[in-house]
Amino acid sequence: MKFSELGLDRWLADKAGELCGPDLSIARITAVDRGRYLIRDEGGEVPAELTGKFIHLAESSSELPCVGDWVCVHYRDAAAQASIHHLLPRRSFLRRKAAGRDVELQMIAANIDVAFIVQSCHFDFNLRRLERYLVMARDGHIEPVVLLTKTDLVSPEALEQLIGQIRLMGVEAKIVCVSNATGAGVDQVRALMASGKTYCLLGSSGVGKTTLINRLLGEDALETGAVSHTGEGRHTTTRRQLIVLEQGGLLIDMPGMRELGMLGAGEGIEETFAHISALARGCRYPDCRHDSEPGCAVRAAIERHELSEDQLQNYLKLRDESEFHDLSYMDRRKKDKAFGRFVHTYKKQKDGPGRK
Ligand SMILES: Nc1nc2c(ncn2[C@@H]2O[C@H](COP(=O)(O)OP(=O)(O)OP(=O)(O)O)[C@@H](O)[C@H]2O)c(=O)[nH]1
Ligand SMILES: [Mg+2]
Ligand SMILES: [Zn+2]
Repeated sequence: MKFSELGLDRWLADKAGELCGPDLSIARITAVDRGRYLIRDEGGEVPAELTGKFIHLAESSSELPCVGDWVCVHYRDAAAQASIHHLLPRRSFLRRKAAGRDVELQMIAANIDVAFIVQSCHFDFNLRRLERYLVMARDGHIEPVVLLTKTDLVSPEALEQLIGQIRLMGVEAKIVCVSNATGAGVDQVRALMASGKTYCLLGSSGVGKTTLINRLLGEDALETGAVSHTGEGRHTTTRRQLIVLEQGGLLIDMPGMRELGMLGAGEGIEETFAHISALARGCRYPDCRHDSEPGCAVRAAIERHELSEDQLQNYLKLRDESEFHDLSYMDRRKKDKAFGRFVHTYKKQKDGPGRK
């Protein structure tokens, strides 16, 4: 398998030339499990570890490699093992606020061309959640495509209605409808995928992400799990991994996400809600909250029924959340830097009993 088929483009190849030099080789991270990595090059997959220097120089967890990253490595033990020396810059990325109360950025995956945002037509469908995923993709410079799965469980009319609701929100991304049960729409997904491009599947547990990958692979290579009577998944997929499809294209399977906190996502929010940002430029006051200020162009659009109150509220909510987290994040980074706290926490996580 050639590097270009693994997703290496000119931009990355240039960076690799600079960073890896004559002594190191380039490889792509295909899986991460706590401190252990799997990397892939033209020859195949090999386990790898970070060098001590790499860990020491990293200032935050987002500077550690994640699935999809390109790295400079040194092979040992007759190329049966590798150590990771450098991380190449990311062309695109997926990140979120780490789950729970911690205000920390979590890098989920990198160098992705298209994010399939997967929602099931049955139970899981939720416009507010869809907006969060759209922001995440836009923020990381990734093209979003909406995938509605389990179409076999709803009527054609109900499906049309769901698509209508998405369009009403002003979402311009492609929408593809799929049934993994009947196979309807799977060819459409396949047609969207090109050799050397990287795709990921984002969505709640149980929506059929892994089942779709198995469909695309043409075999039940990966484990899937039944959902409860309320349609909830049981978090069957537990690690992120990059899968190479025979017909070309690379797919990252992910565990279902429970929390999608906004951190450093300002740009993605403005892009996702571009129509609101555009309207806001017409408000009389530059810091207008679009509440009851005079001369508010956003309110005026709501009066004209060109924008829904729901959408405005969600936009403001996401923006407030992102700004709030950004502030405490910057505050914490300053303190951590002063105490060199990061290396310590990372080592503890890697050596200790740890968590997934
Ligand atoms: N009826 C129907 N069932 C589906 C479809 N796609 C997936 N399923 C079923 O939904 C359940 C969950 O599928 P998974 O592929 O494991 O879901 P997942 O999104 O990978 O979930 P996590 O790995 O937990 O994040 C399985 O029992 C699948 O057989 C579909 O299009 N129609
Ligand atoms: Mg899965
Ligand atoms: Zn306003």
